[in-house]
Amino acid sequence: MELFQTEQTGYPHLVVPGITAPLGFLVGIGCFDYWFRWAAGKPTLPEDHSQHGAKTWKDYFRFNTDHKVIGIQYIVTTMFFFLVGGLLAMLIRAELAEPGTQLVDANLYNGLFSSHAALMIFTFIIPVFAGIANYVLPLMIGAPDMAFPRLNALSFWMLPMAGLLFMVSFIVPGGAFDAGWTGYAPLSTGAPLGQSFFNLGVQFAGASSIATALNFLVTIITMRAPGMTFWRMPLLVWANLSTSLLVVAATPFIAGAQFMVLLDRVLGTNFFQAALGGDVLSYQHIFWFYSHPAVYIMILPGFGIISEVISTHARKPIFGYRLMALALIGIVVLSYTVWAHHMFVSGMFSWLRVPMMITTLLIAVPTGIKVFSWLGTLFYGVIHTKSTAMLFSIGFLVTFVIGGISGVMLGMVPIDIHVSDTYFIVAHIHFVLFGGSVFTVFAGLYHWFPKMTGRMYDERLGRVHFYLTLVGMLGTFVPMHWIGMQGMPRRVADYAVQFSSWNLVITIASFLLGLAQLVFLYNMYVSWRYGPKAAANPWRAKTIEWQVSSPPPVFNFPDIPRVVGGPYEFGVPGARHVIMPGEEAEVARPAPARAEAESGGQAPAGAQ
Ligand code: HEM
Ligand SMILES: [Cu+2]
Repeated sequence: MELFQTEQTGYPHLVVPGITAPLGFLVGIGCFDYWFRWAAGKPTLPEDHSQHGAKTWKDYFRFNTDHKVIGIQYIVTTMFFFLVGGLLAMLIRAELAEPGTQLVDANLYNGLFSSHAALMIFTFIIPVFAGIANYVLPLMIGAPDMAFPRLNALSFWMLPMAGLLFMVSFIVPGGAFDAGWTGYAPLSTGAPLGQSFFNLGVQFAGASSIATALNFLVTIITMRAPGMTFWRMPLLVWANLSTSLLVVAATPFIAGAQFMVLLDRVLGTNFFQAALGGDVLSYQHIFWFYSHPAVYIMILPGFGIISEVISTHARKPIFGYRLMALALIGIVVLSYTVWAHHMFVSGMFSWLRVPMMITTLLIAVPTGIKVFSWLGTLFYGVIHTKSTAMLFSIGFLVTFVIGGISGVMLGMVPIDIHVSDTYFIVAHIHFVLFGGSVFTVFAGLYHWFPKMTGRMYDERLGRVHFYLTLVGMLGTFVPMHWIGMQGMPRRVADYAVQFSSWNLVITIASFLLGLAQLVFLYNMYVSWRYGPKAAANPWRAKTIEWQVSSPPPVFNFPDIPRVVGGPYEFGVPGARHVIMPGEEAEVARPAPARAEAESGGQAPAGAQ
């Protein structure tokens, strides 16, 4: 016990407040008011809808049960953590501009890359999608709100708690957690106090994800407008259905793994301490059983966004709509069967590598189906290179495919052994996370900005943002493949002089990438305040959220809409997706083309 249990790992007088302070905050801001009153047997307040809508910016700092307000709260909060994570990345790159030690010592460097990754993953990329879907999804399926509005608000408020715990770890004794975002045991079981803040932060972020996923599942399954069969759901809805299935089944595993590490650290249990009979490798198995599915949690909602954006802006029906939905489900199922491809060099049973390699390569099939479908949708479509949302979608197609190819390479055991723990891995994750997920986030934010704010953004600044981001992204992450192949190790504060010229190039490009994001922030802020007023449906989209005003009324619809066809029937004469309340009379006339459109989600081939 003495071996591992230093005073630094324990600190119960700091770990206990680390748990109770965030919970106290959640109680204080009113997350549990309704439930407490109910439990105490007092009359529960009938919903007076005072918690719906936001009249001033101050309402965004209050407990609010309106899915649209919560969506904005989520997006702004996650963007804040994106900024903090990005600043940490700039520090990392400044240190790596030259070999040797410039700005930070090795210990602080470890804290920097660990918290950069943890903030980006747990408090930016996973929850930003929950924010976008929170806003858009209930509107899209014709629902007045999410199924459990109070749970929804609680989900949101847990998120800043997670980010604060990560950030506060920098000022606790021993410094920030430094065992990477993966927190492998026994490195993490013996690490200083900051590691406990990581363990706890992940619990809050994880609980938030799980509650949101349950909310999406119940909302999608029970609250679709009449006529919206599963095969008439927009692909964003399918994508969030699939993501939620992943979250509810996988996220409890990382919660479990972090609790076990915390117990080892604070209470002296021995799940992972080999010297005391614990099983070291089991941490990695439990962790990756969550974290491989988690990479799809970080990209499937983006797949949904890309489908909406490409189809609407190219004015083409989605090519192979049903297969697109089925491919999502295929990815969900397969993603549970590949976790040990992260452990090829861990010393696990060597026979386990082969089945894991095969299942990993199989995932390329449903993913490839999606990529070809987007290309098929663009084929003969209108490609607006002036539209920022479209530009980010096309950029996504290119960079995500490159990241996918390096992923297939890493799936092969011999290549993985060669480049394990090198910058090739850093290149791969940033091609899929930045070139993949972050590009879809930008595509989605530009696409729905008019809906969410009621204003138009500046398309010219949007294009500047896109091109600078693309150039900065390629300049930062392409050379990492090369120095990785040559053996530059990842997660190390210093490197051999032979890598110095590429590292300088990477650092310069990364600062360009960072600056480009300021253009985005400026555009969003100024357009939100002063932009020209947006029409209800500036992109002439078919899905329901565009059939209401921008921004939508507090309760979304005066009456529930009626869905009569697929969501993407661009150019199909007379085809309709939805009949909005009050429109009945106009549509009652029999229209010959409608019968055809109603027979299924597919448009006739070649329709324009
Ligand atoms: C603003 C641009 C970004 C730059 C310049 C950047 C730079 C870096 C660098 C240099 C490392 C490697 C540190 C090392 O191994 O010593 C790293 C690690 C990492 N980054 Fe980023 N990053 C950026 C954005 C992002 C985003 C948007 C995400 C996710 C959404 C992300 C996720 C990660 C992860 C998961 C790691 C951990 C790799 C590991 O644990 O070895 N990064 N980043
Ligand atoms: Cu994986």
